[in-house]
Formats: sequence, structure tokens, C-alpha cells
Amino acid sequence: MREPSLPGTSLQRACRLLVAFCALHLSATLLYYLAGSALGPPRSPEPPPRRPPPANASQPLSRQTPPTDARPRPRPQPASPSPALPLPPGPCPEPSPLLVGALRVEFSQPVNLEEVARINPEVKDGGRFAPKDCKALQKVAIIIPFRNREEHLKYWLYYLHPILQRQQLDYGVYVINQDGEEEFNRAKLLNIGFTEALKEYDYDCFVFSDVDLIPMDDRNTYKCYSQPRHLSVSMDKFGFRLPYNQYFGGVSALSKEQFTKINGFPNNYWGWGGEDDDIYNRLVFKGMGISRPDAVIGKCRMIRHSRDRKNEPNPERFDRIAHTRETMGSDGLNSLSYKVLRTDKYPLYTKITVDIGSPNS
Ligand code: UDH
Ligand code: NGS
Repeated sequence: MREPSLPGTSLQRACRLLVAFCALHLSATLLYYLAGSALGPPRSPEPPPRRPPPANASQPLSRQTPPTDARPRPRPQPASPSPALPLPPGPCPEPSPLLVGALRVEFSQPVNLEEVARINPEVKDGGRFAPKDCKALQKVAIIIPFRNREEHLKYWLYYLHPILQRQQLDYGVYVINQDGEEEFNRAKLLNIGFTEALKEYDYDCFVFSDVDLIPMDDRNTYKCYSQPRHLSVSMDKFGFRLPYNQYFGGVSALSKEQFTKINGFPNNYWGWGGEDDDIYNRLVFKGMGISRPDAVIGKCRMIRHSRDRKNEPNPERFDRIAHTRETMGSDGLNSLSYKVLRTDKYPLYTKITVDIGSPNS
């Protein structure tokens, strides 16, 4: 027996079926929207959180894409940090990936300081620099004792600024210029450099450098170590070796703590010689040792010159270094007196001219 069928042609039946299907779909959609409006408007997906830049991103933070108005803004979320805020840069990698190793150093061509400033655009007024893309591991003040050595200073600035930038240090260059015609006093000028640099910035490391010494390898980093550092260990004038084991002259680096522990350097070595031996004694008497780079990394060149006026060998030096233990507590940072006559901020260095008195004052 056949099933009873609805009346009408098969075309009419198909039309009825279609109408029924459409009505059903329409009411389902209506129901869905009604339910949806009760819960709030339909949500657009949240933008993905912005990832923080890598520790040493090659793109400086200031040049990274800022948030634009065209992008959907995330709703304010109570008390949760915004993922769009740039993070402070991470620590600079160690060793610096910018180092190149051995360098050619020579002093035959004259140096033009305007040109040096032009090729070091990141060095700011007064000879200050800090890496942009990472946080320097140390804040280093470089202190140069000085009088009438303009030509040497030009070479120093020409060679050192690019090296120090590649070493990714947060640094400043301070030239401490002894005013007047009195006997030269290297160690006292270095004490003044330490004191004056700290008035300007919270340095944690101090590199004391003669103006005529240029490193021949940028792996010889001008920074501080757990022990006082002697950097000019392999000088051309000594045949690329130490003149004697206790030698601590030329270029050295002491942290703020190491320097204050020894009461700074002696103030009463007038004329040439012995003050570096006194400093060595102070370090040893305070239980410290000397850290040094190896003889390859520690190679450096000295600019040849004749003896300066008013820097004759000091006849008292041998007697003084024989008494460091007794004198170091009362001669040093705690007895330092001087007068700043002027401070000049040049593009590549800060020059502080000082009246340091005389041997008998
Ligand atoms: N310095 C000056 N001006 C001076 C004396 C010294 O700027 O009149 C500074 C300068 O930074 C120099 C440092 O102090 O690099 C040490 O000077 P120094 O004379 O004690 O040591 P240097 O090794 O000369 O430069 C030693 C005497 C060289 C005699 C060479 C004879 N051939
Ligand atoms: C020693 C001096 C040091 C001096 C070193 C190198 O004899 O101050 O020679 O001098 N000590 C004494 O005189 C007690 S140099 O060859 O660089 O002129 O740094």
C-alpha cells in the first residue's frame, strides 16, 4: 500500500518545503541575536600582546613602531601593566659584540678635533656617552692628568672615543688641567678628577690614564674588576712587557669602593716618579691584589716626548714610598684641597682647570 501524500503537484510541495525552511532559519537567527544583545555586543578579538624587544635589539627603542590610532585599542584593564609599554633595555652583553681586537696605532698624521667630533656623533658634550640599545655594565669616569699636552690629547681622543663606544661603556672623559707653573703633581690631579667627576654623575668606576698612552687592542676594556686593574701592562717603550712586577703606572682602573678604601692617591708627590709605586703599596696594604690583561690584549703605545718642564724627578720619592703604610691614612682623599678655576665642556671632553697649590703650601 502507498503512503498517503499531501495534496498538490511536486513543484508546489517543493515550494512549501522551502518556505518552511526559510521561516525556521529566520526565527533561529532572530533568537540568536536577541540572546546576544542581552549579553552585550559581539566582541572583536583582542590584539595579540606586543612582545618586549630582545635584550640587545638592534633597533633602538626610540625608533620602534609606536602604537597608532588605526589599531584597535585594548580596553583599560584595572591594575595590570600595559603590554604596549617599551621595557627598559637589558644589560649589554659581555664581551661586547662590537669589539674588533688588535688595532693599528700610529702618530704620524695630525688630528683635527672637529673631524673627530664629526665621526663620533653619539659622543655628547663634555665627552659623555652611553649605549642606546642596552644598559652599560659600568659607569666609568676617565680621568686624565694634564698640562700643556694638547697634541697628545688630540691623539688620545681620536683613538679612545671609538674604542670606548665599542666597549659599550657609560663613560665621561675628564681632563684635569694643572694651572700655573708649579711642579707637576699627577696623583693629586687624579684625586681631584675622582672628586669632581662624582659631583657630575654617579660613576662606579674610575680609569686613570696618562694622556700619551693608547691601547692597541679594544679587548682591553676600560672598566673595573673585583681587584684594582692595571691596564697598560705591555707598553712599546718597555718592549711590550712590564718594567717590574709591581709597576702600576700609566693606565689603571679602580672602583669607587677600591679607591675610597685606600683613601685615594697621595697628594704630596711633586714632580716625576714614585706616586704610582705609592698607590701600589696602598692597594697591597689594604689586602688587594692587581688584576691585569694578558700581554697581547694589554699592548699599548706611548707617544714619544721629551721631559716636561716642571716635572723633574722628585728627589723625595724613594723616602716617601718607604713610608706609605704610615702616611696613607692621613694623606689622600681626606686631606685633598684645591680650587676649581674653570670648567670647560668641549664636544669630546670636560676640562677642569685647577689650582692645586705648591709643595710648601
Ligand atoms: N703630564 C702632563 N703635563 C706635564 C707632565 C705630565 O700632562 O707637564 C701628564 C700626562 O698625562 C702624562 C702623565 O702626566 O702622560 C705622566 O707624565 P710623566 O712625565 O710622569 O710620564 P711620562 O712617561 O714621561 O709621560 C716620563 C719622562 C719622559 C722622559 C723621556 C726622555 N726621553
Ligand atoms: C719607576 C718610578 C715610577 C715610574 C716607572 C716607569 O722607577 O714612578 O719607573 O717610569 N718609580 C720611582 O722612581 C720610585 S717611566 O719609564 O715610565 O718613565 O712610573
